Amino acid sequence: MQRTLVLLKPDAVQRRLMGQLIARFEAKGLNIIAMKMLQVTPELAKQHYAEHVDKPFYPSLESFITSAPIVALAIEGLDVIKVVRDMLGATNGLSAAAGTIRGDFSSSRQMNLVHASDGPEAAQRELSLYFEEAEICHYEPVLTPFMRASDE
Ligand code: FUP
Repeated sequence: MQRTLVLLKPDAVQRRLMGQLIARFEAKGLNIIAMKMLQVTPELAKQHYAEHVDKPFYPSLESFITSAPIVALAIEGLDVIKVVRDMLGATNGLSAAAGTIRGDFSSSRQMNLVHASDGPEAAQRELSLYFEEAEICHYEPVLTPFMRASDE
């Protein structure tokens, strides 16, 4: 079982897409184990986007990610890091496949609605930026026996 960090970015909150986006993760059978709304500070933005801080587009990215509240989710599931990245689609909404979140809702490279960790190390690092371990809820969804076989 893996965990990943998902952010519904300021455009998702302002465009009132939170419910639709969370519904996609629920419908897929993934398990939301923590969720909170917060305003990203410039300090948190620099930690979150550490690999991009020195890039020319970073000031604009920081301005965007701090411009309105976001929703952070910790999501658990089998192979969840890849499953969620596939659900998001390519970074640029203009080239993201139809049927993905970005492909269906975004026409922008920056305002692409959602973030998700891109690997196990990133997931661990990013989850710890947004959640204390005590904020993670441990529970077994009662529908699990109807979502996958016991040997999957
Ligand atoms: P992703 O892993 O798909 O979220 O994308 P990246 O890590 O490559 O980029 C992080 C964020 O920077 C993306 F949400 C889009 C944004 N970005 C820009 O705003 N301008 C650029 O030129 C490149 C990326």
